[in-house]
Amino acid sequence: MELETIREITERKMFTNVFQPIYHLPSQTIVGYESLLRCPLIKSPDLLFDAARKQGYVHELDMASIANSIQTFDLYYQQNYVNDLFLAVNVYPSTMSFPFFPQFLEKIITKTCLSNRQIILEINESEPLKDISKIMKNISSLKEKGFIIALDDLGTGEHSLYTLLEIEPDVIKFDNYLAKDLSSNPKKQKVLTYFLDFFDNNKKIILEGIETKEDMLCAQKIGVPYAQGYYLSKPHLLHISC
Ligand SMILES: [Ca+2]
Repeated sequence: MELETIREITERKMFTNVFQPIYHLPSQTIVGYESLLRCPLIKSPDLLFDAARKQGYVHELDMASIANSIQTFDLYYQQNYVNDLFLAVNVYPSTMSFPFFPQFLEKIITKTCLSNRQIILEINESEPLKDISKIMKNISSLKEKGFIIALDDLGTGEHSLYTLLEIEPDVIKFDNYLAKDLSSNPKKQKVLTYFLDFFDNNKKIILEGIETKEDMLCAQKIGVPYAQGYYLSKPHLLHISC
């Protein structure tokens, strides 16, 4: 993969964003969407970002994807107005550390009918947080402006208890590992119950990767408030009429 190609993908917007609904489990209603990057030239988003990382092009691609997600979601939101529907976007730690990231976000939001408090920034686990102080400045500024900070894929990847305590996210996402076979795995149920008790009501918890009815019912039974996964709904393009 040549640098020109990654640059071309980014600058010519040769990608799209699909949106996976996030459900409030007790009421079975959609409360928001997570936006996911798709590129026809490189099917795997991980491989796409690996190539971008090798060539020092991560934050350009990340920010282009975030901008497109917000603009697409805004069009959908204007046509299908639902009160307080939120949009979760994935953000690499290196993008979050980028000095002008808060200004970049605000500039996009002011051109939409969305408000900052509808945007969840999911700090993903694909890069180690080498120096947490670097991103803390932007995180504090974004929190002050009303953006919601989420820690993605807790329990896997690079996130640790240290990250959790330092960042103090508003939302915590647990990845597929905990959701898979949840209904037949008492250990996973116990761990999830522990976290639900531990965070009580001061953090929103989203369980990713619900793929069966049994696991969905089990998550509901133990009190998981929010969830997403193929059983609930696959990621899809947002229908926007011209
Ligand atoms: Ca995510």
